[in-house]
Amino acid sequence: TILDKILAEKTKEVADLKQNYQPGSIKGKKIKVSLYESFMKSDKMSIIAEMKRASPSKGLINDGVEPAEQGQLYQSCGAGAISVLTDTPFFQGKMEDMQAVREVVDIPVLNKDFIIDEIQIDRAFDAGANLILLIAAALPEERLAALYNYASDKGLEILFEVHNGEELAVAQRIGANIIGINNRDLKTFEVDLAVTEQLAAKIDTTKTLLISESGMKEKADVERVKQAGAKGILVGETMMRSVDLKETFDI
Ligand code: IGP
Repeated sequence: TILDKILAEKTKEVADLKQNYQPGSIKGKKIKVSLYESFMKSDKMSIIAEMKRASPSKGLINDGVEPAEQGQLYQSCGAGAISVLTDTPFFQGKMEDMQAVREVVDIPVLNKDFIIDEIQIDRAFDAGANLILLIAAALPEERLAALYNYASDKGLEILFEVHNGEELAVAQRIGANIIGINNRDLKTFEVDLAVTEQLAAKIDTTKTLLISESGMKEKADVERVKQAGAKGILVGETMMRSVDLKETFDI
């Protein structure tokens, strides 16, 4: 599957980082903010707007984007947080994209990547991320728990991504307080908002912050996941293709 291919690339990247990355050597700007606190407090739907140049399922989306400019736009249009893809081989992103965004916004910044090792968490932290992504489908439970605790001990928040009931059970055993339900199956690319509806029913959304991820294109989509209990949505492609972000944020 594509996920297997991505993880194979990450294994190489991690080997390289362990050779060449000195923890603490990147000195990104640091801003202390909590996505959990701000999203739980808000009574409106909160939006995590994503910086996504390309993807394995869509190819090039918006290659020429200027991260700092786009990040500022996202914030001024009302984003509650910004997600930045930093994977290069499959998404054409890089850590510098995230740093550039971090320099110009004061809302939480999520390092969107496929994290399989502590060294990636060190680098995300050094570069100024407030949150990292952990994908349940990527690793066994013990590794997910170890990485979760490692990130949490560094003061990072974790968006714990699930796509089915088993993965949700893992998230709940680990004690994840921010759960992202990915409507896209990372193995088949199939997108179905019903995934949010089915899994949300098993979550106490008064304590766990529920984010619905992927496939949001219009108001009706947002309404649907809001009804299901999502307090936030993660939107990539629709934001990156938007010619009128003010209007797009009105979804
Ligand atoms: C955004 P979309 O359909 O709005 O572009 O999706 C985001 O959910 C998606 O980029 C994503 C993702 C991921 C990317 C969700 N989980 C894990 C890379 C890795």
